[in-house]
Amino acid sequence: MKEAFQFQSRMKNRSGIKRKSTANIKAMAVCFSLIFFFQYNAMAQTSNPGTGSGVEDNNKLWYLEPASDWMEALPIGNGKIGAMVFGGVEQEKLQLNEESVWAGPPIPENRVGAYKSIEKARELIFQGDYAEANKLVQDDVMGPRIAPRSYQPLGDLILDFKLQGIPSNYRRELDINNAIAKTSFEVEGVNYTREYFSSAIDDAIVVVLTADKRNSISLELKMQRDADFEVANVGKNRLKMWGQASQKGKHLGVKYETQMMAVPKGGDIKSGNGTISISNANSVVLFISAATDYNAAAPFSPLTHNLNTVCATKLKKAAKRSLNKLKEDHIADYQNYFNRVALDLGGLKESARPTNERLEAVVNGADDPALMALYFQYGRYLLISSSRPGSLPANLQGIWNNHLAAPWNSDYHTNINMQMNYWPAEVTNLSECHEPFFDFIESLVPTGQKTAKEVYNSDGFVVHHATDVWHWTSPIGKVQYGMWPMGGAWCTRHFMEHYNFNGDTAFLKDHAYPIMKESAKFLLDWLTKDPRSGKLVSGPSTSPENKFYTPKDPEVFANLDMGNAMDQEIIWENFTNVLEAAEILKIEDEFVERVKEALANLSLPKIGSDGRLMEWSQEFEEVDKGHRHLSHLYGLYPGNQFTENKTPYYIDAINRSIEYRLSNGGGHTGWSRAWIINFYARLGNSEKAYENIKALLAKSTAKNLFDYHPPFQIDGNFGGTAGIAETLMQSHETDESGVTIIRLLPALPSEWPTGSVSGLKARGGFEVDVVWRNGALESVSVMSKEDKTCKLQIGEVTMSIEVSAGSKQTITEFK
Ligand code: FUC
Repeated sequence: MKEAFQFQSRMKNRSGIKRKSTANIKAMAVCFSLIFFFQYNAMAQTSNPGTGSGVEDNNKLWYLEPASDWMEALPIGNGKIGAMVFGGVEQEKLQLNEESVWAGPPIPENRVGAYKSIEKARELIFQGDYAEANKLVQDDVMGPRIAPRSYQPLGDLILDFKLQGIPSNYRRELDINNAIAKTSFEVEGVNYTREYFSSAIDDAIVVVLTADKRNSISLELKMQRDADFEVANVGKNRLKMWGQASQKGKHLGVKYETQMMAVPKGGDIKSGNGTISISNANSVVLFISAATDYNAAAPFSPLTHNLNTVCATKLKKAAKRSLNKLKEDHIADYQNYFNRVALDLGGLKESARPTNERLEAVVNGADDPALMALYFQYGRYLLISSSRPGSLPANLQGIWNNHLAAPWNSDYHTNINMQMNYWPAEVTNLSECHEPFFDFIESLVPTGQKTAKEVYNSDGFVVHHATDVWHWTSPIGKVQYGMWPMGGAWCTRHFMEHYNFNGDTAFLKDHAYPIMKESAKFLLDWLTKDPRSGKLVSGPSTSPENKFYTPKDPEVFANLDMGNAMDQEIIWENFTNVLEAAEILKIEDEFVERVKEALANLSLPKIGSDGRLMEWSQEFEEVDKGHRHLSHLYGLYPGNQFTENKTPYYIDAINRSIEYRLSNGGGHTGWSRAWIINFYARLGNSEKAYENIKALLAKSTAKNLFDYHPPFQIDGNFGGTAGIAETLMQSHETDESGVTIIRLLPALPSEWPTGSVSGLKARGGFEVDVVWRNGALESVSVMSKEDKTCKLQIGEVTMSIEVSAGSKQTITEFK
């Protein structure tokens, strides 16, 4: 009998958010206007709009002009609702997003019984008939490509200001210390300040418009969307926009609503025809809320809550609170995550220049360590702003998207992209931001089990190269990308890593082990004995998106092989993790025995005659020699199968493989470049790690520091952030007795001679601070929640240290 998949569901009710008590609301409301007026006028006067003279804090993106396109606008977000802020003077636009606004199903159907053709394809491959195997799988296994539907924008809020005169002293910024975007300028002697933040506490976007002279703010507000929307006024000070997301009227998806409430002080307010006009106000606060009927736990049973009520309740609650409190709570909540890690790579003076100028200088060859530190912190900012407990995971664009039909639907690609989004989560001390990933992967299990059964006649759960909020898991489209049943298995590594970093045994028992097991069950059924070697191999499967010339006919190419390096590495890792978890949880059963046996018989990647790590089981010639996916090097990063200590023979081969890819044009997408940074950091090659960090900035980064695939794809931001962490500290190995080895400054670039980092997380439950000067380690501090031993490795020196629970152990001599 089929064993039930057991884990405690992590899915939560997403319809509401806990709110702090708003006792004494009346008194607060009375104080509101006074405090607000003085506070913001004072701020406007003391701020230093304009030239950016003086040394600026490094954790700011700032500019001297409004955004002229979307890739210059600045993102804010609370994990679920976000906006791109353009900073226009006469017309400001907030392009709004809510994470669950998706055009709709259907989801692809499985080709039931396809396993019979898979058996035949295996035989063909073992005989060397690659083209035939490709055709057979294409015809008999692959479902049709998914009907176009996409993650979509929520809409735009347009603010048309009535301003007379030419603006001066213009400045816009995103302060990632407090997650507040701000625009300031002067017109005819009046200083205007506009602030924007997306509060997770109040689940609302808040916009604060102020001026240092009374009665100076006049504007008209409207909401719009490129399709599928209606707009209406609600009372005097509210607008609402609602509709149902679709792809050109087809594929009806999520029903959404967004509301905006305007609270002016002084002046007049009028409303009608879907607009609100405010004239001669002293200040204005806008609140924006959003809701949809998307049900993350069961996407085909939409939530039945009243969207209008949900939006209105949020707005009214937020508007009743004092602005100070709203802002204070937002900052405290955000900083609870952000402030855990500080990074100084030197070169802080550079931050006195606008971000776009600094980026331009890097494009022209300059070194800017402080910009790299900003990029790192920005990656953390983006993760906190797009992936919070209870939200959906960050998609290909996080939560920020302005296209009704986004590139790749802005979905979840599971052959690198979605996983890369979460590479920085643990090491940069944002473990809670990893939670949406776990919730989501667990929610794929039912469809993944159905696909395993229907397509492969197999147990367990399977996910292929991509999925989305409708939870499909089938092999679809072209063999080249679609015939790759390893996406789910790769995702399970994140669960084990979460345990490795945090030591949460309940998580291991209730979430990590069950899902790793569910994946292993599929893998055990999927593996086949290679008649040539007697070893267990995966296939027929691609090495993600790559293709090779077939030996029979060098004019013809194919994608499918048996025993591709990446598949074998993912399976090796999954089995190794299952066994490790079983040991910790003291599970000994038949399943564990099966995994042990399969692991012992698993085929491992080979090294070719040219010394490179072989991507496929045979030495094929690849069609694209500089291919962006470096799948076969998975075991170096994110995996830890290949290390200098454990497998020195693979290291040279890996180096050659990366060099070959790069010399043939590899690394041309942002995420590919980011992956290479992590490889070189793991290889301890500081020079190459730096070269690729610089290339990521110079070649794949927009003015708002968003990563370019191109187009915009957020994975490179996250992969780059993880890569910078990896140059400073690594913890992926243990000694023979399981003690974590913490490598300090394993790939420190010479361009960052002096600096410090604090709060990085190491596996084994440690937190690490490092200070270095003139390229040499000066001090290291290690913290642990429990009494624990770790080994520090500094160059050739290894030191064992004992850390007592809750204390900080600082070391300044390394012998
Ligand atoms: C993978 C990559 C593409 C792109 C897409 C979203 O399939 O091969 O380059 O990043 O995901």
